[in-house]
Amino acid sequence: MKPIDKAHAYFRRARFVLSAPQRRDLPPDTGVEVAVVGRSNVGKSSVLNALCDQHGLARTSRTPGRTQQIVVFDLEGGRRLLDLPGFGYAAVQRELRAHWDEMIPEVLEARQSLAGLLLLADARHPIKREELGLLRWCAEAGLPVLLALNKADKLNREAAHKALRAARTTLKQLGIAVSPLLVSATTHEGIDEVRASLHAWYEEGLADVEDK
Ligand SMILES: Nc1nc2c(ncn2[C@@H]2O[C@H](COP(=O)(O)OP(=O)(O)OP(=O)(O)O)[C@@H](O)[C@H]2O)c(=O)[nH]1
Ligand SMILES: [Mg+2]
Repeated sequence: MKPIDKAHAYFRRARFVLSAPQRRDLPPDTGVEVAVVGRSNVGKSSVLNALCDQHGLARTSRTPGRTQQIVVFDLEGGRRLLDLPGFGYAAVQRELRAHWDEMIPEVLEARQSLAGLLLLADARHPIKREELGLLRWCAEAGLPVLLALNKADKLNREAAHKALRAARTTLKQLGIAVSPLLVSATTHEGIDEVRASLHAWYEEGLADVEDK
């Protein structure tokens, strides 16, 4: 089996493990995990489902703020995917917003098994301040990050490529060494590429765990 088919196979067998309201409720910090992060409603849960080829695995919703806990999925062999609550949604109650501001950075800092972040943004909008903040934070922490511009299906080809170029320019100007890609949870554009990047992080992380 080609490595990429192997990845597809274990993503397809992803299973829900638990929803963690707090960091202490997360599974033991062993193995290798990847977290899906981004503003509320950008399509984190939908992209996670597309990656795993399973419609109802992570709950999606038209209403922002749907995912309010850290939802953990198991991909066999010590691999995990975390669906994080979205940030930046003003209408979410204050306590929940405080939750993001406090708990999520704590999780990102504390989890030894975290191998990378899949940061989703909306292809229709310029990259936002919080997204840039997170990208900078990853650079400082030495944490690999993949920036995927989702909902690319809502733009025509020309507009989508224009958005991609604009994102590249912004990142370059700010000295952030990340190359964004266009994705769509609806058409699965870019989903194979994202899965391949995550697979590489898992392989590398698991090899490191074995070395220890
Ligand atoms: N057209 C289109 N719609 C999408 C895409 N991805 C997600 N959506 C829609 O966007 C809405 C939000 O998707 P979710 O996956 O729930 O977003 P989320 O980022 O997990 O949201 P929170 O958990 O609330 O932070 C839903 O109505 C999805 O069907 C996409 O690639 N294209
Ligand atoms: Mg969600």
